[in-house]
Amino acid sequence: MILKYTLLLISLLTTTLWMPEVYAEITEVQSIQQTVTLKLDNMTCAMCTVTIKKALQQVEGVQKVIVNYDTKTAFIIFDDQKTNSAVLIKATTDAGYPSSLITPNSR
Ligand SMILES: [Cu+2]
Repeated sequence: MILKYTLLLISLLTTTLWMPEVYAEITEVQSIQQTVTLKLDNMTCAMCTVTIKKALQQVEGVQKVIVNYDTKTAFIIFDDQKTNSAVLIKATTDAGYPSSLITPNSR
């Protein structure tokens, strides 16, 4: 019986602990998201995509990065309250890959 109650208590606690995180995630989704596609220079091999992706992910506010080696582009989803395309361009440039804006906004 004690074990049963302990398990129940643990599951209740876990649920409670998880709740704020769920709400935080919802808040993040609701915050203003912006997408941008950057054209990248200096991409010479597949490893470059990893370097660029890492550089962009380190920028605060960046939520998703997809680097395409074939098209030499990076698609980025970010919180426009925290960052902007100029900061993203600087991040790739600092990593050795100067970039330029292809699309300022998603469709
Ligand atoms: Cu490379």
